[in-house]
Amino acid sequence: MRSFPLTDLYAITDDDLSLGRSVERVVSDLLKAGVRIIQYREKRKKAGERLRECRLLRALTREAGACFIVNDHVDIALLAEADGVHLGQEDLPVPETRRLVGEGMLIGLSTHNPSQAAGAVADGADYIGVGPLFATRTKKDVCAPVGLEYLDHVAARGDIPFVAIGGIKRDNIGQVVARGALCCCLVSELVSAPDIPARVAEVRKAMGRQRGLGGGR
Ligand code: TZP
Ligand code: MG
Repeated sequence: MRSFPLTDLYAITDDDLSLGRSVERVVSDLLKAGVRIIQYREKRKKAGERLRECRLLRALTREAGACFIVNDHVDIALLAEADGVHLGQEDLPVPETRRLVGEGMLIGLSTHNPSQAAGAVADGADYIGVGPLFATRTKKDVCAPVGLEYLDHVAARGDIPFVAIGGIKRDNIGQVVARGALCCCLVSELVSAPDIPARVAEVRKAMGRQRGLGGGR
């Protein structure tokens, strides 16, 4: 049976922010650093290129024992044999997506408020994104930061696995961990790092420092 992996970091690809490195290079570095969830999110690419890249990343993530999730595109997720698909509020609804992907694939849903979180639980999503917690320039059509109170709400309810997202960096991740996030999702902080494994280590150090202070649950 599918289940969302218990792990600390969730990375999302973004070719525009990757300093000219290929998505294969970036994901190889993330996997080498021990990141265990990779989401393919390439908004500007064409379907054929997406499929080709996703098949490649599927092979890399499988080899590393990592979870591979495709943003938006259920067809590509199915064809590339991804572990999951990640949807936004304006994408295909979760129940309809479930009919397409079956019981074996994870479905993640981005949420921005308590009512969307409750909807995700009711619709059978496997995990939710909680954010954007801070200002971000990575996602173009993003809403204003939702406030850390929304993270508190989801962490306190504990009825669905969640990942914190949006503007999370080394210097603010402690606050996110302190408020109960076990898994944090970072885009620019990881894919724009000149040395990705070194950056992952710094981010983990900041998370560990907070946990050492008694943060997190
Ligand atoms: N969804 C909500 S915020 C966001 C997505 C995909 C982008 C987060 O990127 P960054 O660079 O970590 O702020
Ligand atoms: Mg989407």
